[in-house]
Amino acid sequence: MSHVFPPVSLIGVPTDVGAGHRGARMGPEALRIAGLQEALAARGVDVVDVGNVDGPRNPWVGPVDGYRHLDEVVAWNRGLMQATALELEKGRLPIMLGGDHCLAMGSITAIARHCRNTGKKLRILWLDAHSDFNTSNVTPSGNIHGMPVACLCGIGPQALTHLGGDAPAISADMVRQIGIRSVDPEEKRLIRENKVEVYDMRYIDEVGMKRTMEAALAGVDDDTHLHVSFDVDFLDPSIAPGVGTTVMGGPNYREAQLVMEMIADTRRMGSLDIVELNPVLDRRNRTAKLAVDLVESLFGKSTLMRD
Ligand code: 6HN
Ligand code: MN
Ligand code: MN
Ligand code: MN
Repeated sequence: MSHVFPPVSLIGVPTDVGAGHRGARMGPEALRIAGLQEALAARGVDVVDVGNVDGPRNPWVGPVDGYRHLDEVVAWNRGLMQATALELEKGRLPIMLGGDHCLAMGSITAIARHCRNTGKKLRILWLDAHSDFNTSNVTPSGNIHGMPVACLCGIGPQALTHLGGDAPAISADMVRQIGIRSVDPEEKRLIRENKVEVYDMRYIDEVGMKRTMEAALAGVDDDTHLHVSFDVDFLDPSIAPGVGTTVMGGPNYREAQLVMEMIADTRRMGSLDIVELNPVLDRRNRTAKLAVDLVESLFGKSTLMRD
């Protein structure tokens, strides 16, 4: 039996100001061209495309005090936070079409506030090759897409930690990181200090994806709002070449499908970021098409004919 999902709003977030390569700003269009809206509509989902959030252009300059393009990142995230809040208030499930991963600060700040207001528990699944827990002191690049989890946990510049007024926006115990295989040395220390629950590739290799997902989803219940922050570099680069920061040894196609199917089975997904897709580096929109395929699974399309 097909499950009725809440109505969905697609929000384009064409930013690459947080990244070290330009091109992720073209991600929203690539996802549209790959047929995301049509694919969800074909699954019976009520889906509207609200268009793009607006923000400053990419000045393409170097880091200042450990941050690259901080003012621009703040501006994009303020806009996205408002757009996300608006859709949540309407009872809709927002899907952020990124855009680099800095945008998760705006989306998740709004989602965390929505959860506080509605008495929901928030669980964040961070699907990524990276932990994105850097600070200005330890970042190797100054790129803010490597910092959103730290900022959301209250570690970072005031303008980003206090996007929603109060800090921290979330606590580290809300986060489960899956697929991790590239963490900078000092970032590793911060991840440990803050006790972020990380299911890295070593864990997945040893335990398998099914038990990894069971562990990451443990405790999710009817009162949980599940947010999925899907960095496309989570996937093995052999199947997902269209990203700026590829790391070998990620989940393969079937493992990725299983992740999405197990999330769908919870019926608790309330919001989704799709980030870091860079069409400039892709081949024939292959990575965008794969992302759409995986989102269909998030909305209950099962290749095992259980839907
Ligand atoms: N992402 N840890 C590296 C850095 O520059 O901080 C890479 C970050 C990648 C961020 O892919 O969202
Ligand atoms: Mn990443
Ligand atoms: Mn990321
Ligand atoms: Mn909700």
